[in-house]
Amino acid sequence: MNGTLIDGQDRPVVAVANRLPVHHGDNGWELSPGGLVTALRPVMATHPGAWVGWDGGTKGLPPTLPDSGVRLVPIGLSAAQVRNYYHGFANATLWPLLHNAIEKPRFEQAWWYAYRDVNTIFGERAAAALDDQPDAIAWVHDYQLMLVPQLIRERRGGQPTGFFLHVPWPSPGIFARLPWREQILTGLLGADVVAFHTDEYRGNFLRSCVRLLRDDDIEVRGDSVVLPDGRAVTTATAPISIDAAEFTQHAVEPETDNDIRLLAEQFRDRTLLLGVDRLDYTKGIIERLLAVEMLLERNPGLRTSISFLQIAVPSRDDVREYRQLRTTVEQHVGRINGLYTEPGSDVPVHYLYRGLSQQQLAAYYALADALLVTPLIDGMNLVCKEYVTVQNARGGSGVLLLSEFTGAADELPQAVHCNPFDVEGLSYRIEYALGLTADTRRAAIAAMAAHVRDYDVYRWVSDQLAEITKAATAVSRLSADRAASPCTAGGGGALCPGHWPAAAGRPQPGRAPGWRTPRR
Ligand code: ADQ
Repeated sequence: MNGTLIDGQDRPVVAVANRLPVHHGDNGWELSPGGLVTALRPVMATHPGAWVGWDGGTKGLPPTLPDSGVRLVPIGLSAAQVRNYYHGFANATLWPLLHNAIEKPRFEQAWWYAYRDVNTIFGERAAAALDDQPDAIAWVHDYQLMLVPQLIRERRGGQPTGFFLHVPWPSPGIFARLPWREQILTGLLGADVVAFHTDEYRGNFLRSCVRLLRDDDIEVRGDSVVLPDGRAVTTATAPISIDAAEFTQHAVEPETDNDIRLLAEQFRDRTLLLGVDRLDYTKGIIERLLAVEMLLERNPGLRTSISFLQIAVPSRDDVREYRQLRTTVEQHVGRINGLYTEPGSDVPVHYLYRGLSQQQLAAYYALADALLVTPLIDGMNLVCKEYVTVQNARGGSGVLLLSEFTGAADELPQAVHCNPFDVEGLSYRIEYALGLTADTRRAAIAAMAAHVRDYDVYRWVSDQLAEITKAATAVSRLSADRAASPCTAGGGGALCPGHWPAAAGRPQPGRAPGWRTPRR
């Protein structure tokens, strides 16, 4: 392993993420939509290496990402693994748990076993891909793969490895409900850097380590977790962003102008309120619809002068809660239109249940007078960053309503912040936002767009890769120092891998020295 590089700019990246970012579309193999893919696409363009991920059951995948040299490393999963690891443990246990348990997480032993087994497969395939590219940085993503950092470390000691969590980390009290909590923490601490969107999530993680690994002789020192073998795991706050230049470009393309013309005709004489989300119960879509309903109830004049359009990408419809959500959303849309459509007038609520291209989304962003981003909890939320970028590129005076429970709220103080749990309050916040002057709104959009441009996804990537390389270099220096002056096991003050500190009186009977591997 090359321990002398101090930044990660020239090194290839082996990304390890649940899904490979391709699907077969109208024009052959295409990149898939979604927050993670949106974020990682530019990484792979600037740091070509490999992408290890589940093939989603698709056969005949291309050997590389479309239009790039990035090698695809597909992992096939059985139907039972998909059911138990993906729909079960990832999406019905971890997803709700990490989102503050706003839906009750389900705990099933069989799902945990599948999660552990599938993580082992990912760890092995990632290690093999890294064997082929020994200079690469391993970058593991998200809650589906939290055991993988430690599995990579066991197979390739000294491998620079980063982990990024795209969702929130809840308070220690909520995380502590997970029956397999120590194993998850141990898996993550195999990385050199564990990174989060906000200081709050990072603090929650550090406090979870203190609370749940107290008996394992770990110590939290500042932002780092120091393990019994002396290795320090750095934690970082790294708010993810978008490719702002690309969205700026979409905003002014001739195709977008054309789409805007058609949409402007469709929503003629109406103020357009927009929602754009994956159809997920964390996104606050129901609360948003109820707030719009209250707005229409309170202001009969608005029934013919505003339109609310919800665009929802189908998501996880193999999980019960997501199917129920779709039905509930559709019932609300039908009920509101049934109540508040005026004779001879268009319906006040429009609903699209489909994925759109970025360019098509840009046209909606450009036309919308307000974007309602109202998650009950959201790790970051990229949609609001896309909106302010497109609005600004077209000199727009749209207004962003942004839930205070998104990671993005920390970064975008100029938005009209709202509490989506307070539905009536939300309906008044919408009224307030629509009443702001065009100048005020334009200035807010410009300030937010400038922030998104300055802290775009490329900066996020390069900062993260530099951080991982720096942390891994510090660890390899520590190992080299120890090799030069070996500790006296059991007697010396210094720690070295495999030896417990004398003060801690380890090892104990029945317990292996050194940092534990995830329990099976
Ligand atoms: P997501 O929960 O998927 O991501 P988000 O950050 O909003 O949420 O990203 C959604 C992405 O999908 C956006 O880029 C958006 O343009 C795209 N999208 C939305 N609706 C679409 C549609 N109808 N058609 C096509 N594309 C659509 C997770 C976390 C977030 C975190 C991201 C990145 O839940 O909190 O911001 O990862 O870390």
